[in-house]
Amino acid sequence: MNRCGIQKSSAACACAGAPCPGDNSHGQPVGTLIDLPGCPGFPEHEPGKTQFSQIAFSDADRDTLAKALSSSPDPVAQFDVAVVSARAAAASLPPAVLNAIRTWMFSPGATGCLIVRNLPTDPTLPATPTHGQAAADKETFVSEGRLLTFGLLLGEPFGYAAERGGAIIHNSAPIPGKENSPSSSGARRLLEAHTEFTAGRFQRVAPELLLLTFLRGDPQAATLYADARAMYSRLTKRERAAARSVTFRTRIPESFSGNLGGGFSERIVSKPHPIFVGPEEDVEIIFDASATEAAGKDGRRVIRTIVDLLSDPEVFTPIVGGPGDLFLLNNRRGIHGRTAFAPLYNGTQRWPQRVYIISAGAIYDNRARFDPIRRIFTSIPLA
Ligand SMILES: O=C(O)CCC(=O)C(=O)O
Ligand SMILES: [Fe+2]
Repeated sequence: MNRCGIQKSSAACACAGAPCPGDNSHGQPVGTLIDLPGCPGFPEHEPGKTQFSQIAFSDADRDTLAKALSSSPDPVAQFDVAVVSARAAAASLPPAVLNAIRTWMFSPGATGCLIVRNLPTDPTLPATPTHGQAAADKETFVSEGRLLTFGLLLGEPFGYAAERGGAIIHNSAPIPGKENSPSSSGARRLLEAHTEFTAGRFQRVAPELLLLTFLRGDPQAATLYADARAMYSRLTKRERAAARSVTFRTRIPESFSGNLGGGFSERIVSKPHPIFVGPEEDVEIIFDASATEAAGKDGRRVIRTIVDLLSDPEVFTPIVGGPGDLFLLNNRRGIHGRTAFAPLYNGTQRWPQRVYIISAGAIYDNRARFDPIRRIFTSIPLA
């Protein structure tokens, strides 16, 4: 490791000698870790590999933020009040962290996933809910506060009328009976690599960022993330051209299609979209390994190649989240999934909370289908 905390990497660090905060002892091997805010310039992306950035809060900075989040209101009951409170809490983040997060989001060469460790946690927790909704007996809202505080730095929290009843904060612990569901409610099956809400991404009604925070973790259950640039750099010229053609369609996720009337249908698909889009050197991805379909032979071949690439942990890399951790996943720069694990249903099982973030510009472009009071898309542009 060098002074900027780059681990397992031969990449040169762009940091000109600024001291690196925190230490890198937490957590498990996750490929290359680049410390923020010590390393604001971002090293060259190592070709073919997914890299991560991390911010490790010192205990003193965590305790300062804990004070600000200790009175966070219930976002289900009073979302607007919770937003105001989270914006106020952001003022107690260290200025270097505030700047590093915004630099991370907008730097052309930045990583697609930022891991923040050692954030304040709720003093007590109820049993992990198994119904996919907010826990009615949760007494404090520190975890929701940390999601909103970080999310609001980068855009607008939002939801969909067709998903989770329009909830903005999602509780996604496994649900009994849905063990094999290809969604965040399932557990026993690998949750395959996907852009969050792939079917709406090309029309810009998909999150640009999703934030996951953990109230309880499970060492067996790792979030997986694959960087678009790592995948793209491993494709041939012909595969790249095929993957850029606007000829792919993606089936709508089960969690949405069940709510679109008439139940789940394999026939509800997106408008045509490319898999890779944007500048060659800073490419973005729109893909769901279990739901994206190709029209022709070249397209089918490139889907198989991408799926094969995902079996390499240097491309599709596991990261385990525990209490007080927050993952910021860029939904344009990479795709994510989750390993299979055994659900416990005993109150102590893994408990992630999630919020979707989108830019104000994307909402404005889609304002005809957006309810600004409930902060939800009321419909989805489909084929
Ligand atoms: O549970 C996880 O680690 C990620 C699951 C997922 O795909 C999501 O929450 O969008
Ligand atoms: Fe997801």
